Amino acid sequence: MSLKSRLMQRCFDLARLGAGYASPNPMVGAVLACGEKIIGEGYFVKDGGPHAEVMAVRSVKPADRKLIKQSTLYVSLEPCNIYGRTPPCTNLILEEGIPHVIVAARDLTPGVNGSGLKRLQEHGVIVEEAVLSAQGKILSEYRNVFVSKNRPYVLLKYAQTANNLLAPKDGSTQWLTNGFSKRLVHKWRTETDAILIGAGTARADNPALTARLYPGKSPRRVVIDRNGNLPPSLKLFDGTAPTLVFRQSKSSTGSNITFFQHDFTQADWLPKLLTQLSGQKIAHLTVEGGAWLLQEFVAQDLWDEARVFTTSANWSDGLPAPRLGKKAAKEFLLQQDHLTVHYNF
Ligand code: AOF
Ligand code: ZN
Repeated sequence: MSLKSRLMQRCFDLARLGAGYASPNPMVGAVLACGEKIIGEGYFVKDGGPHAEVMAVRSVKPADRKLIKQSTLYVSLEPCNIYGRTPPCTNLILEEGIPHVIVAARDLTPGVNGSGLKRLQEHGVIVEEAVLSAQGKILSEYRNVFVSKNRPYVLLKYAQTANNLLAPKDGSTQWLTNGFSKRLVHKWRTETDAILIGAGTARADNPALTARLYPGKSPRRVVIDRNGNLPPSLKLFDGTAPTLVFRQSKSSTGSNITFFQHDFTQADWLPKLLTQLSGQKIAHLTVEGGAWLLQEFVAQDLWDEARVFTTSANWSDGLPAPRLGKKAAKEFLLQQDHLTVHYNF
C-alpha cells in the first residue's frame, strides 16, 4: 500500500472513532504528516465540537510546529468552508500555511460541496482529491444523503434463512442468528441515530432496541403504530430511551415518547416519514423490520445499505426476505452466520 493510501486509511480509522457521536455531522479523521512522519492527528469526536483538522493541528507537539509549513494534511472529507458552529477549516489550513491537502471525498453540505477545495487551490494549496474514494464515500455517505436528499441514510438490517425466508408466517418470533452476530448488532446500535420498526415486529418480538451487549449510547427508537393500538406494556414504551411513535391519529405524550400524527393514507407516506425523521436530526436510520416494511423501503428504492445475516436454517414456509438486487460489497463469516453488506450507491 502506498504512503498516501496508508495515511488515508489512518484517517478512516480515526474517523470511525466518532461513530454514533458525530452524527448528524460526518465522521472525519485527519492526519498531518511531514513526509512519512505523522506530526499530528485527530478526529471529529462529537457533533458541535471542534473539527478533525483542528484536532490534528492542536495535537502537534511544540517542537514539531515548525514542520507544519512543509507538511501534508490528509483528511477523509473535504475541509469545510463555512461558518457553522465552528469557523471554516479552510481558514485554519491557510493560516497554518499547510501547503498540501489530500482528501477522500467531498462534503455535499450546501455551501461546501467543492468550494472548500476550490478556495484552498485558489490560495496556492496543492489539493488532491478522491484518494481511496470508494471507502471515503462509504464513510461520508450518511452525511451526504442527509444534506442532499432531505432524509436519513437508510440501513436495512435483517436475518434470513438459507432459503431466503425472513420470519414465520404466523407472526411468531424465531431467532436466527448466533451470539456473535447479536453482539455485533448491538455495536451497530451504538453507531446509528435511530432504529425503525413496524407495529407487527414491535408486537411479535417486543424488542427494547437498546444497546446492551456493547458499550455506547442507545439509539432513538422509532415505531410505526398506524392504528395506535400497540400495548403500552411493550419495552419500546418503557421510557429507557427516547421513542418516536408515528400514528394516523393524534395522541398525547408519554414518558420519553414523542407522538407524530402522520397520514398513512397518502402514497408518499414513507418519504414523508423520512423527512420528519430528518427534521429530528436523524441522519442515520436503521430499519430492523418487519418483512413488509423492509420490502417497502426496497420497492421505493429508499435504502442506502443493507446488512444481511444468512443462516444455515431452512424453513419450509415463511415470509420472504427482500430481494435487494445489489451484489454484496463485503462478506464476513461469524461462525455459521454469513454476513453480507450491500450498498445502493
Ligand atoms: C470538517 N471537518 O471534522 C467535520 C466537518 O459547524 P458544524 O460543526 O456544524 O460544521 C458544519 C460543516 O462542517 C458541514 O459542512 C459538515 O459536513 C462539516 N463537518 N468538516 O472540515 C470535520 N465534522
Ligand atoms: Zn471543518
